[in-house]
Amino acid sequence: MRVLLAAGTTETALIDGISAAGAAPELMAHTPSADVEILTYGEPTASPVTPVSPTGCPTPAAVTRAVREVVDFELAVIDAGLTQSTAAPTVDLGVQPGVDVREQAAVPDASAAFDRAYDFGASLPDDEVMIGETVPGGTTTALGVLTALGEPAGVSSSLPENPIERKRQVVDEALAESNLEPGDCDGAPLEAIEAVGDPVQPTVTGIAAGALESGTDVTLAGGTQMVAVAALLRHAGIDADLSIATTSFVADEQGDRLAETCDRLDCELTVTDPGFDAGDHVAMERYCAGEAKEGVGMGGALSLVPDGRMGEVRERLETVCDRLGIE
Ligand code: AAM
Repeated sequence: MRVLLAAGTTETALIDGISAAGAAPELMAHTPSADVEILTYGEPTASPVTPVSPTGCPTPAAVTRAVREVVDFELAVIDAGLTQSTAAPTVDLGVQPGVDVREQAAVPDASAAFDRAYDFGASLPDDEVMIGETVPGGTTTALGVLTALGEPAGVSSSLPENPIERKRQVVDEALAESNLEPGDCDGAPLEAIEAVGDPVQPTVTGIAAGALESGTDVTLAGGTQMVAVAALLRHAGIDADLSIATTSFVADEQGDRLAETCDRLDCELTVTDPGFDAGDHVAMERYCAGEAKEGVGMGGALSLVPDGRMGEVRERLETVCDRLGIE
């Protein structure tokens, strides 16, 4: 199995109180660059920080890396608008960092990014791929495109208490700035992304569309941000089989809504529980307390773990956390 990880940024993450995908706002831009180093090398190499939430919950990259050390999947990282350099090898599709959704255009190059991502997806030699994401602020931009498309789905959060009212307020402002009402982008996914999305969305949607078109099976590895991608694909008229693989942390928070939304989007849903309640490491305790929940392909990676081997992943996670200095 090859995991494709789209890593990017949006200024939307800097809006007060919206994201915990970094210890402080000024560190948030480093999160995706460090995440891809952790997944590639096992620890940040050139990046100056290990991404943690303000309360010290380690990035889901640590979990995805722990799985990789157990099941050894292949990896390709796609630069989907990084602002900070990374020492991990990346595929360059020329995608630019995202602008605050409250500006007129959040992703001015959405259409070009989609086209290049489509060609990349169509050129993949694999029978099946998983696509993950890392983009702080990504659940707010997911709410943005879902609202613009007229999809009634909810979104999750890296924070234990989802600041959903704040996100709605931001999305309302963002739509108004683009002269859009909810539902105005029904059937126009690239317009939705351009107005109120983030650069990871045209990248993942494009790769998925190209891969599906050329006969590669696609699993979207993530939570509600991947629900937004599934909606974008359906609004693009793509009716191929599609599945989402996420964590029990997202599924527990979303309740019945998640399965209902996946049903409506004709998208298979796989939920994997890593059994962190059986561990006593602080990282696992934080995930059980509802922090972080998902990201960096975590839910998809966990779904690759064979029955009976999740204990090995938990042990590995402790080793990875030691390396990252999280005790
Ligand atoms: C990615 N890297 C992370 C992280 N994510 N490092 C620490 N914590 C996380 N949660 P929000 O919209 O609240 O910012 O949540 C989305 C982000 O959280 C994404 O970057 C996702 O990959 C995850």
